[in-house]
Amino acid sequence: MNISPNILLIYTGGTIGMVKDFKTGALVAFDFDELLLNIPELKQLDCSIDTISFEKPIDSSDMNVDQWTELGGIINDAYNDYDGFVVLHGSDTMSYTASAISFMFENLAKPIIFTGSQLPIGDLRTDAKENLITAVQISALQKKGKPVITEVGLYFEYKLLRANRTTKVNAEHFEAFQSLNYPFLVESGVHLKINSAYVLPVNRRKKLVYHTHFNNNIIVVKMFPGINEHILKSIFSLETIEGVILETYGAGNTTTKKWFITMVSDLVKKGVPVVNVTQCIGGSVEMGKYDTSIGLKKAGVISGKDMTTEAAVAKLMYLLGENLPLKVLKTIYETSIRGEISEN
Ligand code: ASN
Repeated sequence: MNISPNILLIYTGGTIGMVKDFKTGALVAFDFDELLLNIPELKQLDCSIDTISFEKPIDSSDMNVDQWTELGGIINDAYNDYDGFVVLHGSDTMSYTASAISFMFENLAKPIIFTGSQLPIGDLRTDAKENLITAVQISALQKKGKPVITEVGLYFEYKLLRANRTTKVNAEHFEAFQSLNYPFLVESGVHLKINSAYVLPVNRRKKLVYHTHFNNNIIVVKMFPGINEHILKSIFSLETIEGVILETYGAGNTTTKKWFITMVSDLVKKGVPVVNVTQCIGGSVEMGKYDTSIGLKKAGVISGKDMTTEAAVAKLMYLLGENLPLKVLKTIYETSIRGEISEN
């Protein structure tokens, strides 16, 4: 007997479930039941779907670590009762939340698929229906009774991407996300084409480990020509800062000005991890390739390699939450733990 998979659909908010507030003209989140009424096709799918909603659905620009842990808690509590999870989420910060969720669940053996839309589900030209229906289908894919996707994915506009490799690159195209450093996991056409060689392998003998602590005492500094010494100095001297991410140029380059390198080096000496990720949406940091990154390498800056800024933020908050000595944090940070870095 073939038992159809059980999927839990979690609604956090986002454009997918929004309607226009006629007083302000702005899009605001509405009730989950109304969202489901707009999509009766879900009943035709070959899986059973339960639903749960954030008490107050939000625009994803209002997401923070408390909501990451609320979402993680919903999935963790329901983990043994479902074969897969679909998370409806606003697209603006979807890559951050999905990256965070990927770090929360170690030894994940089931799919957690994030999706959303650029147009509300009630809109005539909406992209929400295809995104939601296919995300559910992908989460229900099974081979020999086991889920095909065993990682956190992000489905948008015909592609399933590894979530912690994604970046939102377009505010209006339906193809809003890209993953330049890692191939797609599934492509949706007439058939669902699975890129099996790229799906994260799973060791089913290892038990799920659920991590809950994120330390958000961090800052992301995007480098730009003319960056001001005094402004940076006052930010970096804040006692509350426990981690810094430098978004650098190209392959991890910054100004070579002495004041800058000294400032970074002093932070590292104080025990504050400083991470180097590139502003480019593709390619990797390679400290030492140019003269303009040698100073950072010598100062003990951590290489974010080809990680996205979104994954870098979530990983730094996660590892800081684990209270590791700086050396250990650096080693783990520079190692791929959820497929977020390309191994050479
Ligand atoms: N502002 C919305 C959100 O992130 C954008 C969207 O979902 N397309 O919640």
